Amino acid sequence: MTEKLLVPDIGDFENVEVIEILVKEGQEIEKNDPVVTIESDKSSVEVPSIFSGKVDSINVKVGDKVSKGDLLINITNNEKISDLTKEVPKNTENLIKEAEKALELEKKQRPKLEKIEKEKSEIQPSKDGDIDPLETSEWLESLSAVIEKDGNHRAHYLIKELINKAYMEGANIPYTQNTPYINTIPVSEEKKSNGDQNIERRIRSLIRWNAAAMVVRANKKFPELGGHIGTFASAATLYDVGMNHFWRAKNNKFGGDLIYFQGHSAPGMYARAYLEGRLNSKQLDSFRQEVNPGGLSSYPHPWLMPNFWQFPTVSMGLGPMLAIYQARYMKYLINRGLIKDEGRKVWSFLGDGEMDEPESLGAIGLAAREKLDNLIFVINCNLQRLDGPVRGNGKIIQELEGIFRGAGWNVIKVIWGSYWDPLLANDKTGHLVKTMNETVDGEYQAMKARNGAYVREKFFGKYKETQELVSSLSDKDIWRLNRGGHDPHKVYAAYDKASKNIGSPTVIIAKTIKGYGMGKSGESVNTTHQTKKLDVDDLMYYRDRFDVPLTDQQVKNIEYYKPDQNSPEIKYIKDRRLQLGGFIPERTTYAKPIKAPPKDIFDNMKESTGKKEMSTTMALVRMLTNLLRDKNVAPRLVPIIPDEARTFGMEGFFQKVGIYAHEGQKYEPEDAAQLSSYREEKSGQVLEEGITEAGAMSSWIAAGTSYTNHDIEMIPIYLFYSMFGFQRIGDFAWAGADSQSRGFLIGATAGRTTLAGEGLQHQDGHSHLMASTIPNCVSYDPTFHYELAVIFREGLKRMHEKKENVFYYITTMNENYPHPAMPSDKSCEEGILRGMYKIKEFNKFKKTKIQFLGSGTILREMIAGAEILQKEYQIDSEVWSITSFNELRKDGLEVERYNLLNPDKEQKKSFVEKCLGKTEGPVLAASDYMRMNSDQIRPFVNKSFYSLGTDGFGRSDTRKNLRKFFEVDKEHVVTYGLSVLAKEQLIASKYATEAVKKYKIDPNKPMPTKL
Ligand SMILES: Cc1ncc(C[n+]2csc(CCOP(=O)(O)OP(=O)(O)O)c2C)c(N)n1
Ligand SMILES: [Mg+2]
Repeated sequence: MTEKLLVPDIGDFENVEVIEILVKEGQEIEKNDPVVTIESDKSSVEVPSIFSGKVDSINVKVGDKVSKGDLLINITNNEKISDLTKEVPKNTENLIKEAEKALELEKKQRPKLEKIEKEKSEIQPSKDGDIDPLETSEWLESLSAVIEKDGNHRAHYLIKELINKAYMEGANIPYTQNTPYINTIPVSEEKKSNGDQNIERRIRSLIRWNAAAMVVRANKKFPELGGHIGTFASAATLYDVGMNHFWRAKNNKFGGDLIYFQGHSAPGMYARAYLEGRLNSKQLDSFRQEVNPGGLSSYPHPWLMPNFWQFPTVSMGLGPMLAIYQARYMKYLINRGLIKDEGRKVWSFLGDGEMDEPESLGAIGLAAREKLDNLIFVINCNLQRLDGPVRGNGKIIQELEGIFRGAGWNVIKVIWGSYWDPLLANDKTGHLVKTMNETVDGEYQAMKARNGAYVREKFFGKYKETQELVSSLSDKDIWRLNRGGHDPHKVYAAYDKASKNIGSPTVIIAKTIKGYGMGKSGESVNTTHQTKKLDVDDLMYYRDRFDVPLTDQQVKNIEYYKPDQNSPEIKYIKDRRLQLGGFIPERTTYAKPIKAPPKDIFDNMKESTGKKEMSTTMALVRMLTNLLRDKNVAPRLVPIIPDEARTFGMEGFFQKVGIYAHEGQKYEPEDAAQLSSYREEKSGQVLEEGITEAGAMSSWIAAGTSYTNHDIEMIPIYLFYSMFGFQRIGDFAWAGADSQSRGFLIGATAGRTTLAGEGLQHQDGHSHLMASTIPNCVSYDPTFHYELAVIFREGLKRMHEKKENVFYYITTMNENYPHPAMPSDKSCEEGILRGMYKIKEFNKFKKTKIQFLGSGTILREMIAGAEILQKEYQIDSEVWSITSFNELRKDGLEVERYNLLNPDKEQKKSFVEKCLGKTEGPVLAASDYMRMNSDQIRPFVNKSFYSLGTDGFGRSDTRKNLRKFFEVDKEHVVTYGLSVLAKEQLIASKYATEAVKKYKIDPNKPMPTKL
């Protein structure tokens, strides 16, 4: 039977244009196949068929204007009519499926109420503020009995019920996210490691020694090199337990766990790699001397050690966010069916001081919301940062516990080492825990800078009960009472538990000592962080402290220590890594390239749009819609948007490819009936990040490095308000570059005067300059749709087919104007890519000539200005479209350098010179960015050079007024053009003076930078 496919509800739009017909008469189509593309002045959307069958007739043609209910095609339906009113709506269907799945999962994950075998222990009441200790004691006894008989879960349930009851009765229950200052995992529940503890300690000691030695040696040679010993000294056990027992490397059977190492602990990773035989002593000796090949980078930098480091972390706060979004992206790839779910984990090592960075905590809510149980944070709480204590008057561990618990994380505190276990077990009065709770970090730090006698006096001496607890211990015994982060048993138990946690991310908060083992020279003292030199006595102490088998002379020589290949230590360390699949860190890639789409996919962008006006942002969205039809490219595109899809006209993507949501869509969206309805789906493709540019950028980096972290090449395209790009997240962009991310950053609604109304905080006149600071960022400021197409295709080819380690920054604008056809000149394409080509020549009078160089929207002002000069002043000109001042400068610099270094060789010409060398007249260049943008090519132009630009604060107004204000409109182009020609004595100055009057330009107006 014949069905009519009508224009569906397209939201607020009427009379939208049909821009593409995607089917032919007689063609068999499937339900959901796109039939036509319609386009409003803001966005274009494909209309999918709601039937499958044969297209009988097509009722519209390109250029027609349609509204809701208009007939698009007739179709002979070859199956039962899919009556939308009878069918369960797709969203509802998803909803039911998701709910069923969630129920099932919950059932599986529900913890078994096992009876936990443990020694009978009774909780003791604390007497402070207790008006009836006897009653308290009875309650606690009852609770102890419940724990013993029915286990912790039952106890927890009862407590929850009691709290609820009290709340209902009106009791004001103070909120606390904190638990006592003791380990989260009770001794009875600690999973024991099956490793050989003695040999592991010996290995760890050697790693400690070699890590310190490499820093000391480097600084002995060149004191300016710097380096850190204290950070790794405090974290060695945390890393070693992971390396020996938990972190699985990438190999041909498994994708590998991803570890973000804390930047300042890099020497420890090198020292381990040395024992593993991956680095030699010569390389250790070139720590922080990277200029010659083979040097070891100061911190983790994939750019500098591309086969070793995976993640740049040393700029504090980036690591935690990058790790969260990496874990989220891993789930995205799994849910989209692009990689297998192998239970891989993302571990991120952080400093307690680092947690002060707003970015560090900035995305922890997302991690919990998205149930990232593949994510484990390890926060090394050595209580110190660079200058002093992290929280002298408080307790960083408790503070972090509260924050993470509040956000919904699984929190595991590893505070006390095993030597404390018997003391805690004997703490019948609760005074030990009370003292632990009351002592602040400043005191904890000071204690570890002193000795056992001091600890006895200051800590245990506080109450007689605690004094008694340690009365039989010597000062030495007290000094030996270790912190959790230095106890491999406690760390192992925490890692084991974290690895098995389901349904939430885990944070392990471990207490350690900064500069552990460094003695007087650097253990727990405020200057630890910067200690990089150890004198002979310090070194002797360090050797003895960790029983490193070196003679005094060897210590004096600061020799590295590496046992024989066949020693048990080396065999053990290698065997452990063998068991865990290989070495870590290691950076490899086995991703297959993506074949760039055929050129004709962009053909429609090379034709004139006629009178039709369009912005480059819209042209880009059109192009992406086309790319989503290319079978190679489509699945690999990762569109990333920080809550601006509608600004850029991308809402059509919601239906077409869906928004990624790990739980699918549990609700029927308000706009369900509309074509661009807000569709969330588990396998959705769009990463709709909400308002977090830093988060969106972290996603972009995760996707842009898929080729190494997941061995699958992906094409991230992150579209943002250009002002909220580099300026906002510059440090992430730098990290993305260091990581060798490949993908597109699109600075949409760009330009100081092109984004008219939004004003000072929105108008970008410098993002290209910021982009130019990143060496592997290739940036363009195109004006016309064909330029965009050529640039984008080349980007796909260079990055994703040829695997070049660059990324693209392209600005697109929201000003609508007609786009001409691509010039047929063969060199045009090369010019677009290299940065400039001649777009127009006015050559009628052959007397006086000027060269106009215009970029982005201001190119159009220059063309208009050139027309006026020709018509009204009989002045000829050549107009050049500058697609990238940045790329031209790079080329110019390289050529200039070559020429200077090779004075005897044939001198090369920069691309700028090749284009402008033989032309007549001075140069006037302009863009919608600061003058500095166009000034970049000044040294390579052997002519008089003048520039216009938008230096100064933006402000709200119309484009016309803004361009007048910043002096980049066609009138100023004409006036300045005449003035430049007068200055060059090519015309009389009166013409310029007249133009100033004619265009009502106030020559006494202050520079826009001063307004
Ligand atoms: C963004 C940023 N700001 C400042 C620094 C300089 N810096 C390096 S280490 C450090 C102290 C780190 O303390 P913490 O995070 O506690 O690490 P740890 O104690 O383990 O060394 C500082 C301020 C940096 N690396 N990155
Ligand atoms: Mg610290």
